[in-house]
Amino acid sequence: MTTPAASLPVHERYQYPFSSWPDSRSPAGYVKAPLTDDDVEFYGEHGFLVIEDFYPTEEIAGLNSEAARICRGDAGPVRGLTEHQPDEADDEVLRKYLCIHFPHKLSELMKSTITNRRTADALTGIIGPNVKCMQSMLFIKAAGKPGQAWHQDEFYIPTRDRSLTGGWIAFDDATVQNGCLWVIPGSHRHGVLWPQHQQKDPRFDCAGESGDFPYTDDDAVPVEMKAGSIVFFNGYLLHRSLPNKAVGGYRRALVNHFMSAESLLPWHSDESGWMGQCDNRDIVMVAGKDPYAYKGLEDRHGAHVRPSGEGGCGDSKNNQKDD
Ligand SMILES: O=C(O)CCC(=O)C(=O)O
Repeated sequence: MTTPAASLPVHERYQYPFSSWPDSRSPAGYVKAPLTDDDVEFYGEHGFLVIEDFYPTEEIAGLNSEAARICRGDAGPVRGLTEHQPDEADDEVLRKYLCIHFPHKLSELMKSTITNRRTADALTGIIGPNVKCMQSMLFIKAAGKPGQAWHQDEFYIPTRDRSLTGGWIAFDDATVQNGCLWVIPGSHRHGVLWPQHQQKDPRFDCAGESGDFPYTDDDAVPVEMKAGSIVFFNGYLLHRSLPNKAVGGYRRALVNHFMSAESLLPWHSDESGWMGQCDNRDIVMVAGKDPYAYKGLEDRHGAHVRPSGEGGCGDSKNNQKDD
């Protein structure tokens, strides 16, 4: 085996050019916790890694009940939520929403998916000893709801060391039929943020679409997952999801975004400040030490509904994926 990826600095782990995705396509990349050096190596090479059975069934059931409480507005204010009658069934309420941003601001249970030991152990293998989280998104994605066009998460949430890592937890079995994630393995290793353009494709919500990259849709692989599994993916990895085409039900998932605590976070910058010092301090520590603890923490973001495209997408400012 070559040098374990985890022992290299983040920027040296992902070098281009790289070997291609194995022909068999599946089930490479599906592992069990705790991660081995080979698993971390796989993540470095392909940009994603599924850990199966990460959450037991009863924990997922509790998280799904909490998702309904959030969508009803019972966990606290969510910008964009419509009024619900107390006798309205959870089903009716849930299917109104594609996604709620920042659920961890409302719910200790949602927040526990950021701070639990299993997550910290996996992320210290992938990112390094000091890890923080800045974002969460609760996708409900009922049957008929759209997906998200090709994008890279660092386009929206820039880190300074390319350490952004999504942790996407399946609350239902995620399948091709109900709109699972698709990824282009290895696409993170160019270290390039491809240009985005606005798109009006009815398969997708209002966010823009990355283009001009050297891949076609045929290079993508579906990441089908059992409920309770988690997929970690690199912030430069090209990924998308397609609409939920199942006849009923949901494709619920919680995505938390993590990064190395050493990097400043120039996200939603303070316009009065110098760019080089912009650092969003609305964070939750996950593992290790926060080198910027002396700055204190902020409470910048509030929970809000993500525009899904039904009823139009409005102006482009509102099409920002993350707050
Ligand atoms: O869950 C989805 O359908 C899309 C999630 C996604 O694109 C992301 O977390 O960046």
